[in-house]
Amino acid sequence: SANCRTFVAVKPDGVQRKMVGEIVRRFERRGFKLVALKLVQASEDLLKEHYWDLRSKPFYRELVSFMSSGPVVAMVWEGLDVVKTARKMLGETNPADSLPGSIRGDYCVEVGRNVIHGSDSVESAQKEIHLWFHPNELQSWENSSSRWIYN
Ligand code: IDP
Ligand code: MG
Repeated sequence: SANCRTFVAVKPDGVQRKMVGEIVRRFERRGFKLVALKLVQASEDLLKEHYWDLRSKPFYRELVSFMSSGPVVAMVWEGLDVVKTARKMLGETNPADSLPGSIRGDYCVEVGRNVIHGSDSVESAQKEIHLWFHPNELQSWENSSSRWIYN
């Protein structure tokens, strides 16, 4: 539904490479609604929980360490099927498999520096939004262009 929400984060490499504006621009222009946004230094504890499903992977420790190496821009975006569409906008996990036109396909080359995170399902989006944001950080506002985006 149009009330679908996803969690997106510009990773420390994306922040360092000045990609925050470009990424926000793409989500805004697609027609999604910004519900929350903050620049945060994530703790290792938060990141361990965020990537809990990957805890047995050989790259888990390095991933948690890299993600806590600098600030990330955490966001919540809302709109029709936004979880699925955001994953398409991101591209594949490995930038080498990501098509040009996607964020990873346009701006990066290595899986360990793939500049952006996006929730992979509605269930994980709900978990991640809850993990990264307090309820009072999620803004409720009327998008004045919604009738030009939805019919
Ligand atoms: P996703 O970010 O596309 O959802 P996941 O499989 O959830 O991909 O992995 C989370 C993150 O872990 C990836 O974005 C990437 O930064 C890192 N990662 C995934 N696979 C590898 C790997 O094989 N080597 C190193 N890092 C990886
Ligand atoms: Mg994932």
